[in-house]
Amino acid sequence: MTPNDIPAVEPAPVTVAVTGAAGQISYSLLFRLAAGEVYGPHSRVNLRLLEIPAATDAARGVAMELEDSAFPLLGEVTVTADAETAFDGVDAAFLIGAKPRGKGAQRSDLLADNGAIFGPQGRALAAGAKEGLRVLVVGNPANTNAAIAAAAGSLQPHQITAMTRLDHNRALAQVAAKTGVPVGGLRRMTVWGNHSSTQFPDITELVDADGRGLAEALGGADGRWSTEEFIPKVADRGAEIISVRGSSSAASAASAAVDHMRDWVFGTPVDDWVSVALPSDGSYGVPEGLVCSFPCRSVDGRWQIVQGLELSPAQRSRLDASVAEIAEEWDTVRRLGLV
Ligand code: NAX
Repeated sequence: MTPNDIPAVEPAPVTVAVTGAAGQISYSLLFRLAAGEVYGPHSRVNLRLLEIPAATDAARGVAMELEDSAFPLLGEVTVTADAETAFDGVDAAFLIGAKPRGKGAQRSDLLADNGAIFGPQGRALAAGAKEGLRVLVVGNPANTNAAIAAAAGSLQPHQITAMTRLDHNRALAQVAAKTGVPVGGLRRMTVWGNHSSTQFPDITELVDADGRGLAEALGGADGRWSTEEFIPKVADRGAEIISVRGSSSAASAASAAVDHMRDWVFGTPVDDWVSVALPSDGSYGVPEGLVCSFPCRSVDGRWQIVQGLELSPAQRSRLDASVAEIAEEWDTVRRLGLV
């Protein structure tokens, strides 16, 4: 089924919570949700906008603009600073609001600050949401924030994900620019690991729309272009956007969040996959429970990790290094007693 298929009966409205609703990513995402870009042109969408008390007025302003856009699919819009109210009965939650790293703060401070956000949100989600709940964590450090929410709320592994789709899309864009193959004709990109500078964007399995492999033409997955230009370019793209634009990626992050949730609901093409950070089931030697990015297909509304891909020794060490970073973050969370 695709978002445009006409359903036999009108689907029930979808209720979606968005945290950090007054922030810059939400300012793009909320309008795309209301326009039907995630759930298709036949589903009504109710929105729950969660903000900290100091920003609920700003979120109310966004709600007014949503109203003024007269989206035919938009149902109720609720603005609240209370997580239980925001998450009660939701089908999906985009957890975007997070605490940024302050000047001079340690990584452990960042984890502690975010543990204080994502722990309670995980519990509130578990208390109020439906069994078919889909959670996408965008707020950084996204992988570990997702692990905190999952552990605190005892969420099922199939309910929680973190976003590496922006990294995936950035990787597609770089390859398209290099090869001249349009992004729509590229299949089987993978971003492995953490949503951080240790991530491993991998062109090994990349094919064009006719199924022709592209890695060789790019000098090989372990070749100079891939390792010295492509991987660092994708991994550092967020910093590059900040230096050029003057603020961090917002519309592209919202666009990736739309892609992620739409594919989760409607599925991925059989000849393709996308990158999703989710709790490991032990695949590719990644310790169970660590939230790591893998190549994934969405089948019958659930993500499945693509199995059986081969990693060269150099690729294995890249993945291991990124997984070690995720494990270290998780150790800190445990040591600080955040879950
Ligand atoms: P903004 O600073 O524009 O907005 C964040 C909003 O979250 C603020 O309005 C703030 O009041 C709110 N907030 C803070 N704590 C909250 C809480 N406990 N409950 C509800 N709302 C809360 O940031 P924005 O540019 O929108 O980015 C949001 C997050 O996305 C950041 O953590 C950022 O690092 C992360 N990103 C993640 C990406 C990814 O690919 N996973 C890419 C884009 C982005 O960098």
